Amino acid sequence: MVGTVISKKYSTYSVLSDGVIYNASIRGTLKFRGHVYVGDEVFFTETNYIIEGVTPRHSLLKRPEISNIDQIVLVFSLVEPDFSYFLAFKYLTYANYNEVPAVIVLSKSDKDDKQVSEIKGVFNKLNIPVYVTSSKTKEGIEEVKQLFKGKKSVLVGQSGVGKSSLLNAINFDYDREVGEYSEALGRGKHKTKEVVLLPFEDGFIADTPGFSSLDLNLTKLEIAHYFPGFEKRYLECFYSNCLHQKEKDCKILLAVQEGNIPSIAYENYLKLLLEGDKY
Ligand SMILES: Nc1nc2c(ncn2[C@@H]2O[C@H](COP(=O)(O)OP(=O)(O)OP(=O)(O)O)[C@@H](O)[C@H]2O)c(=O)[nH]1
Ligand SMILES: [Mg+2]
Ligand SMILES: [Zn+2]
Repeated sequence: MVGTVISKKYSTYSVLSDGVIYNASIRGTLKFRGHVYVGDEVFFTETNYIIEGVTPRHSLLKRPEISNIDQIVLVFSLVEPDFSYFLAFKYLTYANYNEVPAVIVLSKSDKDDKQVSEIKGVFNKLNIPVYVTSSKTKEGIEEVKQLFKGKKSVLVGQSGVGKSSLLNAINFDYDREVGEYSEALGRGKHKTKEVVLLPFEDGFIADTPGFSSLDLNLTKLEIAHYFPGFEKRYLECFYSNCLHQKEKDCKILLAVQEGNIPSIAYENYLKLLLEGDKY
C-alpha cells in the first residue's frame, strides 16, 4: 500500500492511506534501511504495516524536520512575541536556501496592527506575500485558507506566535493544543512537541514545535546568495564572491541605493552575515 507519513513517535509512523491511518514501523524490514520523515510518501505491507520504501523526496527541511513541502508559511506575531525583522529575514534565507517558496503570516492583529503597513511594504517590495490574521477575530483566515489549498504547507515560527491557534481557526476539528505566552520568557512555552501533518482540502498543513533560535549553518557566501531579494541580483555583481559590503560594482548595493531593496533588509543582511561561517 501507499500512504503519507503524517506523524511519528519513536519508531511508530502514522501513515494516512485512503482516509485510514495505519501505525506502521520499519522494524524487521530487510528491504529498507533509510530514514523515514514526516511528509514522506511510503510503501508499506498490507498485512503487518511494515514500511518497505520511500518515494523520492522533492524537499527535505531539517528544522522543522519534514519532507515534500511545497510551501513554508512563516508565522510571526505582531506582539507577544514582538515582530522581528531579523528573524523574518533569517527564516526567509533558510527557505530560499532550501528552495521552498515562503510566505509571511502576521498573527494577533487584534492586539496591535500599527506595524502592519510598514511590514507589508518591506516584504512586498521583495515579492514576498504578507497575510494579516487574528485567530481571535478571524481576520484574514479565509484568505489564508486559499493559500493552503492543494499544497503541502508547513507552519514555521517561534513558540507562542499562534501556529496551533491558526490551525484551530482554520478548522475547529483540528483541536490543536494551545499554549500560553510567557511575559517572563518573552516567548511561548513550547506547547506543540511534534511535527504533525493535518489533511486540508487536497493538501496538508503541518503544525510544528516553535523554536527560539535557528542556526542557519550557512557560509557567508551562501547568505550573500540566498538572502531574500538577492537571489538573482548577486549574479551580476563584479566579483563572483561578492559579500555586498563595499565591493566594486556591487549590484546589491546599487539596488539598495535605488530603493529596490529596502534599507531595513540590507541592515539585517549585514547582521546576519556576522553569523555566517567562514568560507
Ligand atoms: N489575542 C490573540 N492571541 C492569540 C492569537 N493567536 C494565538 N494567540 C495566543 O497566543 C498564545 C500561543 O498560541 P499557540 O497557538 O499555542 O502558539 P504556537 O505558535 O502554536 O506555540 P508552540 O506550540 O509553543 O510553538 C496563546 O495564549 C493563544 O491564545 C491571536 O490571533 N490573537
Ligand atoms: Mg503550537
Ligand atoms: Zn555584491
